Amino acid sequence: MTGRRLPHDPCYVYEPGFISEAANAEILAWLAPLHPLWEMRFSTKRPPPQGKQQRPLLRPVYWLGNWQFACLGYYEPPRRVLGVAVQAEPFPAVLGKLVAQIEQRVQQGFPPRVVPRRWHLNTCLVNFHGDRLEEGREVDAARVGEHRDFEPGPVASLSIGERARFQFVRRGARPDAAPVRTQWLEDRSLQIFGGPHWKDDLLHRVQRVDDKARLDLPPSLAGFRTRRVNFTFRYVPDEHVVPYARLPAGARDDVRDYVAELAKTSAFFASALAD
Ligand SMILES: O=C(O)CCC(=O)C(=O)O
Repeated sequence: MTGRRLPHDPCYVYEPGFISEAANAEILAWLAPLHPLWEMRFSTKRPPPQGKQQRPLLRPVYWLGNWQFACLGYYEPPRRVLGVAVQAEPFPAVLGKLVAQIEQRVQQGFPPRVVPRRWHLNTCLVNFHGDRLEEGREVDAARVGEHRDFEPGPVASLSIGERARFQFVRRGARPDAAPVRTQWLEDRSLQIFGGPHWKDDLLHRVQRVDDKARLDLPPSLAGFRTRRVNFTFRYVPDEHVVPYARLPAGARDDVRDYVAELAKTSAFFASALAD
């Protein structure tokens, strides 16, 4: 840390300690019985797209509100909006309360031009960052490559566990170009960013995650030790969120095994599968 004060930017918030100790304990208790999925990048029912190699995602994930399965392609308006955001479990109460505070902060503090009409945080990607256990060795998988979040409007992220070195880089910049902003995302922190500068001109990435306390966060996962959990909240227009039963037949085939896996421990997905 340089101690240098950054100029105020109405489209960016970083707040350490946003999640209270009590809320943090509730989140950890909610995580304990969760069964995240370790998805494959492409459909397992047909060959991967030309020139692409089938592979598992780097980390297990869970989605709330709606699930964007990697094999269906992520929500990306205007070219991919239908049949990719599949209705999923609602936010648990503890996250719902934090989301209400975040939405209020955005509505009051962000310029109206960067907050779409009807914007509300109805989607959450839960990322588990840690080490894969391979033949008795730990392989660090706690990073996220450069990308954009295409969902419209501000996105908010809550972090728990070890701190992560989060960076914004200019689109199309050379790999060795200096990042536009580096922000350590600490335990119990909130980050929000919106508007064309942060969401369109820049890409973001998680360069690395500390491993100082040898954390082993819940849930306990076979072959994986989690040291950081990140919740990224986004907005998918409600009319683009479809129940599993209303996916096109091909997409339903692609994700049926995942939904069946989720249905083993989730009443929500058991009922979605039965419809
Ligand atoms: O883990 C994080 O802090 C960031 C995750 C992320 O970039 C994303 O979910 O789009």
